[in-house]
Amino acid sequence: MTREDAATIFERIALLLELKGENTFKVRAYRTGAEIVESFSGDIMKLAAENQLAGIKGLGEALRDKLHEMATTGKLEFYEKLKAEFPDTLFELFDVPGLGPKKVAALHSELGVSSIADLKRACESGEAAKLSGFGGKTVEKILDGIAFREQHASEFRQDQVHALAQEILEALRQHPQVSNAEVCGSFRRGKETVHDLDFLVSTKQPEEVIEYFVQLPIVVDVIAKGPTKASVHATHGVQCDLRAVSRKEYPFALVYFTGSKEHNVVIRQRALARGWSLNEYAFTPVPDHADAPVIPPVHDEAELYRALDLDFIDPELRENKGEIEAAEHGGLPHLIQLENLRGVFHNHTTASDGGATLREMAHAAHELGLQYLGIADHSKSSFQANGLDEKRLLAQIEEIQALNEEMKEEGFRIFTGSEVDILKDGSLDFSDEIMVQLDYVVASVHNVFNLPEAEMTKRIIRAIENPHVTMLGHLTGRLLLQRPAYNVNIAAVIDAAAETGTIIELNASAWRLDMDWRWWKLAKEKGVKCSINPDAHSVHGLQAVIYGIKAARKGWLTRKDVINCLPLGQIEDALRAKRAM
Ligand code: DGT
Ligand code: CA
Ligand code: CA
Ligand code: ZN
Repeated sequence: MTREDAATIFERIALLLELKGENTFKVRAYRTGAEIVESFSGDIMKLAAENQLAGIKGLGEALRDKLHEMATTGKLEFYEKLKAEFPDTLFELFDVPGLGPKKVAALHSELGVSSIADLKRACESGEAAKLSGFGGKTVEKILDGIAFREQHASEFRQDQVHALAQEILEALRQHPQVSNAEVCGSFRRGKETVHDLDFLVSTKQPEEVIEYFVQLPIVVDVIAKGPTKASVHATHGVQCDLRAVSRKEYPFALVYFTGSKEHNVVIRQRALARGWSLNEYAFTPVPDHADAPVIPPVHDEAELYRALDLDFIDPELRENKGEIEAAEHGGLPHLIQLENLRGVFHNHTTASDGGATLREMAHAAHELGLQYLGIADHSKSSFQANGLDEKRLLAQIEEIQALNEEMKEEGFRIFTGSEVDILKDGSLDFSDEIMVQLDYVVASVHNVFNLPEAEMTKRIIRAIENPHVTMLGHLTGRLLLQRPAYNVNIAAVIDAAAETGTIIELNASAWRLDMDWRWWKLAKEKGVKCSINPDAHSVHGLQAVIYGIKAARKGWLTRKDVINCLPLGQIEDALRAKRAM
């Protein structure tokens, strides 16, 4: 069980206790527990398994015991029993945007709403609008949320499948009869959301490996099973497919199942043009094709592409968006890698809505091998996120300077910054006099999402015309699988960023991955720089850069395009460049 699973269980216990009307003190203990589990620096599940949790602030004995049980058995008896008191479908309600625990409780106790279907009925009949705290607007928002959810049913974000994919891959690689194993499909291509996980192995004993796969402990039920393939549901309902092929077929199957379909179609046509047909197993000569060249041996993916006179194409690029043309003439980019990152901007601390202190965040970033950390807590208008006013911001600058003195010897630096709200009219939440005192500023939209496109575009462009706005945060405001992007003309914002020398953030949170990868190639061509920002609200949150790197690779970005690949000593100038223009 991962720490995310454990945190989710604590979070749900809190919700269920709330629904039962248990005392708020108990409810709060679980909610705090969830936060601690999520943001603890260090392997909390390992410590829990070894009974080493004593002394962690906010984690009482009852919760420590429960963590121990989860870490050692993968289950929690208390939760299973509590859950059994409610219908299963109740949990669907927690995923509907705009529905907090209070509203769920009211709907459940007063209208007997226990599922999304019930909820939809109660909203459409007008009953829900009569409950206290539910206006017509709330109901409308809930209905929009349900529609959006239905549209994205059976999709998963990276954070929901990443650990699972690694775990299954490890298990497959450990099998003595498996010579190669990979996760293919949209996951390997680094898509922001995936429908399922597609595993591929090469083996001489397919039936034995298939049998092993369907019996893995994370398998919840088996959908289908044959001699060379199987489909199962794993934890959280994620469908996982496995294909077993021979060593010889493996490179062909790897390309085929990695996709995308669109990429595969073009590759297959290219093979046909030289008289070879291509499928998931091999190249085979097309009968009666005059002067078809001899089929060369293919041992790996690179040789398969080489046989078609193409450079190796990284999986993230396989979307038929120009990669095949580029691979014909050595025009593919040398994609950025996680190891290239030297620091991270846009991180929150306990000063606003983060779970870790400035010191904890700085030490964690240093531990990760980074040279610098940019702090960007919320500004005063984001009062719901405990945004800082001028006074608190200036105090934080001093606190950072003091910590920088301490950490200087280790060659580590914290940059002072702020995630400044872009107000409705495009003005900023802090004055120039305040912003000039910061090393950098991230400007973001956090409210009034429903403007017409032209107005929203003007608002954002006005904000980034300010010379103190170093970078633009989460450009479209989308929350994957939960909230669509607001209306904004992205191409126009990219043009304005190029003109004003504003960096655009690639927000690496698995919920956002915003600006979307589909726009980065254009941004890069216009000369706009990227900053891969974890938007970390905890020590653990810094890890989100792995999702950001995937998205950046998908957007054709190299280390040269991403400013936080610059080392200390060079990054300072990059942050100052716009103000100096
Ligand atoms: P997903 O699962 O919707 O997130 O996206 P994919 O790309 O993983 O799609 P999936 O799981 O249906 O299939 C995995 C790969 O297998 C896909 O990327 C390409 C290949 N594939 C599947 N069906 C076809 C097909 O009908 N034609 C071709 N050329 N390739 C296919
Ligand atoms: Ca797939
Ligand atoms: Ca599939
Ligand atoms: Zn933000």
